[in-house]
Amino acid sequence: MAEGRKSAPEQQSAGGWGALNAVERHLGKQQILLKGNRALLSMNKPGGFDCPSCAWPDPDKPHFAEYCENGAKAVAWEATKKRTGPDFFAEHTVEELKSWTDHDLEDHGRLTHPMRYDAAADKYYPVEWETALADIGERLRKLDPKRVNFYTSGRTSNEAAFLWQLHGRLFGTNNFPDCSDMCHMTTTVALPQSIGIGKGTVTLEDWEHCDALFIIGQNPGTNSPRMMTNLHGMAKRGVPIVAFNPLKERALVRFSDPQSPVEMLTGKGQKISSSYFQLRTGGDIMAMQGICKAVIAADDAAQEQGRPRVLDVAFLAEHTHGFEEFAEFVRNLVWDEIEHYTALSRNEIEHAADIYMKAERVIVCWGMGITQHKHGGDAMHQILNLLFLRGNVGRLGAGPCPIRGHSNVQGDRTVGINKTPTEAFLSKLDQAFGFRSPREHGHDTAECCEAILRGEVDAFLAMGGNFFRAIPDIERIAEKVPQIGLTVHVATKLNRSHLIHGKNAYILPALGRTELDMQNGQAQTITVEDSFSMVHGSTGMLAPASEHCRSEPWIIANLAKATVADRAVIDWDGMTADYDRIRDKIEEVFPDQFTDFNQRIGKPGGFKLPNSASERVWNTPTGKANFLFNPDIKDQNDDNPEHPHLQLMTLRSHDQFNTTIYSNNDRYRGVSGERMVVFMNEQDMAELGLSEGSMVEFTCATDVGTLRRVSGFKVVAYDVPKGCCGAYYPETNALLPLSHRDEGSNTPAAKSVPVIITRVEPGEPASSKPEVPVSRPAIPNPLTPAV
Ligand SMILES: Nc1nc2c(c(=O)[nH]1)N[C@H]1C(S)=C(S)[C@@H](COP(=O)(O)OP(=O)(O)OC[C@H]3O[C@@H](n4cnc5c(=O)[nH]c(N)nc54)[C@H](O)[C@@H]3O)O[C@H]1N2
Ligand SMILES: Nc1nc2c(c(=O)[nH]1)N[C@H]1C(S)=C(S)[C@@H](COP(=O)(O)OP(=O)(O)OC[C@H]3O[C@@H](n4cnc5c(=O)[nH]c(N)nc54)[C@H](O)[C@@H]3O)O[C@H]1N2
Ligand SMILES: [Mo]
Repeated sequence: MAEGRKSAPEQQSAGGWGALNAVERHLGKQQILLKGNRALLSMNKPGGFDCPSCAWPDPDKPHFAEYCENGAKAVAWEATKKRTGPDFFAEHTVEELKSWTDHDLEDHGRLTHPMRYDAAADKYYPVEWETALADIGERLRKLDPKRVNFYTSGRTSNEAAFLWQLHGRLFGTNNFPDCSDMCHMTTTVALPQSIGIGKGTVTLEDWEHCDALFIIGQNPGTNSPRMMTNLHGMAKRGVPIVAFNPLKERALVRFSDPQSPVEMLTGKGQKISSSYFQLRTGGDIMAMQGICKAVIAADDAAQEQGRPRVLDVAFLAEHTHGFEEFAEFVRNLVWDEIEHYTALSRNEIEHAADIYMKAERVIVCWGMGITQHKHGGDAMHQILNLLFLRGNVGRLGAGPCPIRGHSNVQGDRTVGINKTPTEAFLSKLDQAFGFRSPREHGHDTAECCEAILRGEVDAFLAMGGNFFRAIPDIERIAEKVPQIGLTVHVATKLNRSHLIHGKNAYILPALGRTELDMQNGQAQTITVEDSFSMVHGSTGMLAPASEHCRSEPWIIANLAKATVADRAVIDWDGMTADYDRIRDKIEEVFPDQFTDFNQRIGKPGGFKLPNSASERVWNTPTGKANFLFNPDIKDQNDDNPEHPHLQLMTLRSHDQFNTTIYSNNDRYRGVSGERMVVFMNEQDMAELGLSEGSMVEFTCATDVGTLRRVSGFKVVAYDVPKGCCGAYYPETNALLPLSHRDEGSNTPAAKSVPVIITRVEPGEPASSKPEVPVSRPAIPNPLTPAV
């Protein structure tokens, strides 16, 4: 039941006993209390395994218990005693399983056997590894490589990802759709335009020295909870923390550190954000430009009055390009317009600017609230412009800090999962393995989906993830998947993508990160790269879920032997027998980044990959850090607040990891036992004639030629700016048009889907509604035709 709160209960802190209780409950539910607790203590420590949940870095001196509530849920989910074996598949047809929830599919337990789809019975049956791989290999060999796609999800290790791209390129394609195409691809594309590298510049050491932190469009309490330890410490030191978020996320308001006896006893917790700006979704471009305007105005005044300059003039002169044009542009911005687009007051924005100017060293973090918009890249450029003004890049305690999602999503890209590889990389790869890689660019996730829609995909292979649940426009795309000749999913748990299958289909069971990976009598270590570009080893310790599970490197190497063994002399068996040999090859291909790779993987906290911008070397066409802006783009979503539709943010609950739903609760937002809810502003509710608990449906208000509608959502009054609303992903993914995406990177604009919300009376069939109902009357909406 949703409590229907109008605002986050601010007195109540996040973390604390709620978090500790949740850990024990989730371990208990997976029947692994003892084993789970033991595993948790070796997580994120040298010699132990890396948390399979988020990409927050490990400190070099870890706590006794260096894990968080959501890391514990991820471990419990993987280490569960429950199993989904051949007997399960014998009992259920695929058609029947389609009616199961995402939670129930995965909660049934770990996959134990390689399984092959049988169309006559509409069931999956067990198959020997050798038979499965031989059949997949034979089928692939008959196909045009351009019509085959190799997907990667970010839990994949560097070693597996490196072999995956090697196999794909040897096969003949650069079609590497990746989960980050739906995530931080905006960062990977837009950041280099500003600073010449697609990764953040800061490390944990910078966090210790920073004296103001901005957190924009990111919800660390749920999605990178170990970051809360750092935020908590900063708040206690009196470092201002400034949040920009349409929702008052509870952990950003107040948090109890489970390691602090006093906070645990009093339950009061620590105030985290010193200022919390609840802007409109998509208002970040103007919010950042507004702050820049105030900073530049303060500098203009200082110059006039002969006071010390506010801007870092030396940095601007030596290191940047385009400052004068940008300064002139923001000087001319009108406050009314800034207020209109942000839903913040001039006062609030000037206050944020004050905090920025008073701080010597500023870090700005961002997440999906920035990247998942049509103009996400433009918003990111404004964040960088703000940092440049006072030289907050490339020095201690300061810098841009994108917080990545999956635990190794950044690493997968580093080792070659890339649809547009550079010539330098390809020639190194070719040299190291003695073949010629394809030069033609391949597909990212959006392009792969478009190719599926056009009927131009003959095989789709996924190294982890839940592609057909995570993508936009899932209903339209799922309709076309049965025409694909072959679908193969390497996975730990059953998910919806395995049910939306091609004519021939396989599910191959992989070892998880927590599990002991024995090859040739030796326990193997894999490596991952965190959000701060630190690379470190991870060694599983738990007994494998089944004797038939195989490690991802083993699966890829054996698939390669069945598919492309004759195309180059590659020691696939040798690399599988000892992952040091895979790392030697990674070092050979990337000598500057992975120098002495095998010697350095055990270093506590990991070793740092080189980062040019952190040295103030700008690998941009101008050779400088670039001030970038587009005077015509005022909103991340090309929107005007006066449009009658609402902007829907698709969100994560506290009890999910992407499409993995641990439970139907969202403790911090006061929702329990259900996910089909929409968080709405009370004034919007009143205008639409809705009240707490009303049942509604959403219709997408853009690309109106195609009807996209989802039903069965219950209204929850919530403290969210007028014109914005929120609902959970992936339940809303059918609403999101594939074409509604960031222009530079193709990242789906999942944080502002224009929607019309309509009440559905009990018993009324959803389809009886007019094609595109208008929700808020009277104001003309260019996106919807008149009805
Ligand atoms: N437990 C758990 N951990 C996870 C994940 C998970 O699902 N569960 N997912 C992992 C992955 S892959 C990723 S990418 C990360 C995601 O982590 P986050 O980046 O935190 O992603 P979200 O929760 O989708 O959205 C972030 C925030 O953006 C805000 N927001 C929405 N629209 C706007 C806007 O226009 N402007 C601003 N300023 N804010 C906005 C939302 O209110 C929300 O608080 O977490 C990773 N870690
Ligand atoms: N509307 C909307 N859509 C979104 C988002 C959003 O905010 N809103 N977020 C987007 C983002 S940021 C991301 S990153 C994507 C996520 O997209 P994906 O990465 O494709 O999806 P996940 O849900 O993380 O994948 C879960 C599955 O991974 C498998 N798995 C787990 N561990 C392992 C392992 O160790 N090995 C293997 N082989 N398989 C494993 C399990 O079978 C599990 O079912 O979704 C995107 N989609
Ligand atoms: Mo992500």
